[in-house]
Formats: sequence, C-alpha cells, structure tokens
Amino acid sequence: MAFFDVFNGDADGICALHQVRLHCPRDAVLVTGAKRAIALLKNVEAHAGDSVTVLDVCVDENRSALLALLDAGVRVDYVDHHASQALPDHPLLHATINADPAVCTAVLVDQQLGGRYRRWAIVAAYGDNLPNTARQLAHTLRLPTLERHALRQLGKLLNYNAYGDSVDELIIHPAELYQRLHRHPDPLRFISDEPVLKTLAATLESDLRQALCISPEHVSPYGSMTYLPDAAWSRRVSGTLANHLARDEPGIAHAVLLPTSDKAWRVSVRAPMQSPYGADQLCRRFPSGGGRPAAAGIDALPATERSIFIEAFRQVFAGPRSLPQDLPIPSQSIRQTYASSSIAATAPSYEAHQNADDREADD
Ligand SMILES: [Mn+2]
Repeated sequence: MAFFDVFNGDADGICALHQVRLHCPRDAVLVTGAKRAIALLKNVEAHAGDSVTVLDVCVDENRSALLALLDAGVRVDYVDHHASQALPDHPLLHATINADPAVCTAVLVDQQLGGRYRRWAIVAAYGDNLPNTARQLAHTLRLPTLERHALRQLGKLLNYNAYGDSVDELIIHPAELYQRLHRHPDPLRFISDEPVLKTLAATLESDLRQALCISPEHVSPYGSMTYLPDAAWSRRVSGTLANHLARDEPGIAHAVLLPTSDKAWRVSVRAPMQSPYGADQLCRRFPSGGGRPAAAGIDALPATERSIFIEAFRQVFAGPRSLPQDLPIPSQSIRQTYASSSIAATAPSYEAHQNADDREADD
C-alpha cells in the first residue's frame, strides 16, 4: 500500500501538509509544484488500496483525475478552500471543502486537529494573505507581537518561493522546502536554523531592486505602466513590484505587464492608493481578469488587446476621482501600515480564484 501527499507549493499547502504529518507521520510520495500548477492529481500513479491526501488545490482542476483514482479503488482525503462544483459522491472520498474567504487550507486542517499546531496555520494564513484570520488565531494563543511578526515574515517568504512558471524557476523546490520545514515542529526554530530563508529574503530584495531599474512607459498624470522582461525574476516579483509602486506614488494608478509564453500579457493593476478603487472594474472587462477594487489582475491579456487595455486604464483612472458614496474610505491606520510595511511583507497572493486574482493586504 502506497501513500501520496499532493499539495500546492505555496505557504498554505506546505503548512497544511506539515500539520497533517506532525499529527499522523507517514512516508509518502510528495507531489507538488509552483503556485499556479494546480492540476496536480493527474501526476499521481496510485493503485487500488493506496491512499492519497490532497491539500490546497481546487477540485475543479483535478476532477477527472480524482474520479479516475476513486474508480480505481484509491482512498482520497481532500482538504481545500477554493470554491468548486459539487463533489463526487463516492465512499472512498473524504473531503472538507470550505470556500469561506476567511479561511485557508491550513486553517481548515487546524480546525480538524483542534489547534494543536496552530502557529503553522498562522504562518499559512499570512502567506495566503489573510492577515485578519492570522491575527485572530494568534490572539487565541496570546502570541507576543514580535513572534507574530516572525510568523508573518515566514509566511510571506514561503509564499514568495512559489511564484514562477515552473519549479525550475523557484529558489527551492517546494517538496524540498517542505522536507526541511517538516523537521521542525516549532516555526521559530525553523526560522533560526534554516539558511534558505535568508536566501529567499535576499532574492526578494534583489528581484525588486532589478525591477525598479526598469522605467515605466506610458507615464501620465493618472498612471504608470511598467513592462517587465520575459525572465524568471520578473515572474517572481511582478505583484510585489506593483505593490511597491502603489506605495511609492500613491496619487496615481499602476499597471505591471509581464509577457507570457502564449503571446499574451499577465497584468497586475493597482488603483491609486489615495482613491483605491477601479482596479477590479478595469480588469473584469477582460475575460481572464479579476480581483479587488484596490488591486486586481488579468491572467492573459492577448497581445492584440494591449491598446484596448491602455485606453480602458485611461478611462478608469484619468480625470477627477472622488470616492463613491458606497465605498468605505480606508482608515488612517491602513494607510500608515502601507507606508511602513517592509519589502518582504508585500508578496502578492492569487488565492481568491487561484489563477486570476491579484491582490494585496497586510497588517
Ligand atoms: Mn491556499
């Protein structure tokens, strides 16, 4: 009988599996990938009587492989927080799917295990860009602020490692990162003992420095547009760069465009921080766009539609802007936090749709 652990290669997937295997140690074949590589179950070669644990990858992208495994007599334990169509009704499937926007997979595992390894759920919640959830969990443990900030930084760095088109572009393979992390029941010991975290922090900083050497094109009174080159570091840093530009020039909107392999652009948009709305409205005009009012993205803008995007950007962000009545004005404390947060605390998250969303929050 063989075991397989299938997990998203980001902070949430890694911390979810870590808790599961601290609770129930087991030698298993690890199946994972970069953050966007979510159709993972098709890579599992399991047979009748084998057992597969799946964490933090959407059921919809794995449905046919899931059905094939179940029909072959494989038991599947599935925990995830991405919205999906109805689950297959099968006696070998044991699934917890909860798309509540306040939870991530590691938090669902934390609930199942009665909070036994909660600090890892806090790391994951920060990595998955759920600072309120992370703070609430930290409160239940009465965590000192400094310790909570260390867990936040760890979550952001684990998450940053997962950005890239393939595992070859990542600083460390997520399976290797998980194995190093899994030696440590205590996240603070992992932070103090694991040298790869310093490498990750240094990479984030040097990626951002490199990106900031590129001058934006289409600079106008209402916005900037930055074209990143087709390079691994660009793919790691694009969302982080957008957040940095938004803080640096809060009066205007920012777009960061990254060429993809199929003659399209991956676009990150940030509304002006001083009137933080319109980004989602802009991105949803395109089929693969989504996000929040302040921060949104387009997964694949066809190269032929770039001028349409530039015009839409102008329409949304040019001219006098005042906050619509029904939108809350961000509090002073949020603005101050934006201004004071560190570089490494700004890795983006694509969690809401696992593909299209591009948003940022911090605390
Ligand atoms: Mn997640």
